[in-house]
Amino acid sequence: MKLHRLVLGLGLALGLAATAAAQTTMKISISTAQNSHQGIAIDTFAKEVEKRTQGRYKVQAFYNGALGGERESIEAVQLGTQELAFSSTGPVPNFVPETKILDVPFLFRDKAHARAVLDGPIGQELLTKFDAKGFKALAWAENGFRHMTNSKRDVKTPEDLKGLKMRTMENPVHVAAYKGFGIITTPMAFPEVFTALQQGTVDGQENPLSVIISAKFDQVQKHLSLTGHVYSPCIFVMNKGVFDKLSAADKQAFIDAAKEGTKANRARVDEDDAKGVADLRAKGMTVIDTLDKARFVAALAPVNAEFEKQFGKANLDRIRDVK
Ligand code: EAX
Repeated sequence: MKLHRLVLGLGLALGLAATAAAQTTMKISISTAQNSHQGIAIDTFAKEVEKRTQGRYKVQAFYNGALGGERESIEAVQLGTQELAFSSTGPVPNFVPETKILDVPFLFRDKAHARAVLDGPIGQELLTKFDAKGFKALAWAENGFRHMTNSKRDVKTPEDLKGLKMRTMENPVHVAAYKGFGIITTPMAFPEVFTALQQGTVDGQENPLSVIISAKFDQVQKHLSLTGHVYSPCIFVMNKGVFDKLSAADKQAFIDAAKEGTKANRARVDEDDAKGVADLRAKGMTVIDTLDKARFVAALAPVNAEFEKQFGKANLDRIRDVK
């Protein structure tokens, strides 16, 4: 009887200890909806962190820019007011300029190419560039290939883009490229985009199908052209100080959890790409999917010559040459 009580007491004490340890909760945020390729990325990450640390760490997920836009969320991670964020590379070059090269238009042949680069030595090298800026970059993920939408006209040739007023990300490479198409660029944080499109502050925007669908841009945009003009990476970032305080095993757990998040994220992007066009047509969008891509590439030749100078042809070729 006594022994039984002792065991019971011990069990209770251990249980309490486990509960106390489980109280470390961290925040992660995205600017898109929970029902999206980004939502599934952070939900999977949260589940995996909890599982892999036996519940000692919990990750609380915030969606729809509830904690601010992507730039604000990265700033918060750098300051440590927020432990984690999942963001596109839109605002990232303002923190880690080395990542700019990934947003060069027509650099990646397809998603397989981009994923191979990000998972290979080039992508892993780039992850380490975040360290000096107060971040631990856990893993690359993605938005996918970006396409143009607008409320004015079908875009079939690069000439059709001239004079369109479009929201762009706060990314200098994007702004330079779209100016090269003759677009009137308006950099803006993502949470403001729907309203700007609805009110006609801008004519259009560009994003992958996964973002267009989850943000319901079909409600405020009529014309979609599958320009696939640039691949849009995403990244899991964590405050470096918070990461450094983790045990070696927990550090690995967070990295592995991010990799699981990436797997789920990419699978969802593939799914959205496979059914997105039919879905958006059913919702009333006109989708131009027979573009002469070479003409769009040619239209950007002067801008790309600038990018070759800025980033170095050898560095761009190193990416292009990844099979
Ligand atoms: O990360 O700002 C953008 O257009 C991004 O693609 C969007 O926030 C999803």
